[in-house]
Amino acid sequence: MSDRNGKIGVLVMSYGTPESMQDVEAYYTHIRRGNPPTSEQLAELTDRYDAIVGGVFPLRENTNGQVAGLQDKLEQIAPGQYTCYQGLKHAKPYIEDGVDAMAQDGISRAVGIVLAPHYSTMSVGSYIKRAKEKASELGIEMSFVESYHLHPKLLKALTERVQDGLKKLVEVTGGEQKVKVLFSAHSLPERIREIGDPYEKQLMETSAAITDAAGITEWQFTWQSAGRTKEPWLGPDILETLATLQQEDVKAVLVAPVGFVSDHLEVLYDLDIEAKAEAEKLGMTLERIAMLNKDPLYMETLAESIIDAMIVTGEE
Ligand code: FEC
Repeated sequence: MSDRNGKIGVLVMSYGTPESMQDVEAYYTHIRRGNPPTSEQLAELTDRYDAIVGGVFPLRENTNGQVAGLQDKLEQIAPGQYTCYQGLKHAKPYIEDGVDAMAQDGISRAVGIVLAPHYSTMSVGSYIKRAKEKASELGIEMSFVESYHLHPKLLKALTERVQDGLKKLVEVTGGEQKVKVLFSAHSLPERIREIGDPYEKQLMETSAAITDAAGITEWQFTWQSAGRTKEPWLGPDILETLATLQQEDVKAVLVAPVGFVSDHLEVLYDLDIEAKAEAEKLGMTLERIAMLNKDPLYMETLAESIIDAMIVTGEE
């Protein structure tokens, strides 16, 4: 089966972010599956964006950069074979818009990948479900990369960042203090455990692989950015973890948010502002590893995962 240009479409999916401050309410309503936030909830989210947005919403710029970087990498590895399209979960262009754009360009086979390395039915699974539905409606044959949390190049990029972060922490603290590396990811409702969701296991595997490679023994995993709903979310949250570590006499913490790949709200606010302030209050130093953004090793991870997915489905 071949399309007009002989090209394979690549649907690059990411969370999405508002286009402007005026757009925050519509964005939040979309996240809440059509239920508008209360004025308090909206004010709280707007304040968080106010603290990190300097004219441009960082996630938008970073996603654009990652899609362009991936296109370049695919062009280097497999010239003329792949065309990337963007599809966002909660903002325009939506996932369905990305699939539609592929159809408009005459693409008949495609592969989808999410800019998040770990699979959960509630995260990557829901992106894939939407893309699959639209692709089948438009007659596009589509396969998907479900996770790439142990890709050697992803692990190398993250390990280097953890090593750099530890060096920085030594410079800041003088190196005499008890240090802990805290791996983190977005929390999800605890009910994912009932369905045997691989999210937690994959996150632990990424964290363990990095610590093995870097020879780190003082580390643990913690959750962050839990939703503000009544049901229980996976914990402990990073703010609770910091309090526990203070009791254990830990004086310096390096946070490695391995569940995320970009600078965005959950990193720039929840870690750099909120968690850092909590650490200071507890008399601890908190540093964070640099995010991957357009790191060449991350671009190679994505490109190789896409090409592997096409080989597995016999498309190459
Ligand atoms: O920078 C930005 O503008 C967007 C940053 C952002 C990223 C992100 C990633 C993930 N989320 C995940 C799950 C949930 C669940 C809910 C939820 C709610 C929010 C809200 C904002 C938000 N998320 Fe998000 N998430 C980002 C931003 N997220 C804003 C709404 C206010 C709040 O709760 O803080 C709860 C939905 C509900 O109410 O039912 C669940 C997961 C990821 C990581 C994987 C991925 O990127 O898809 C999982 C980035």
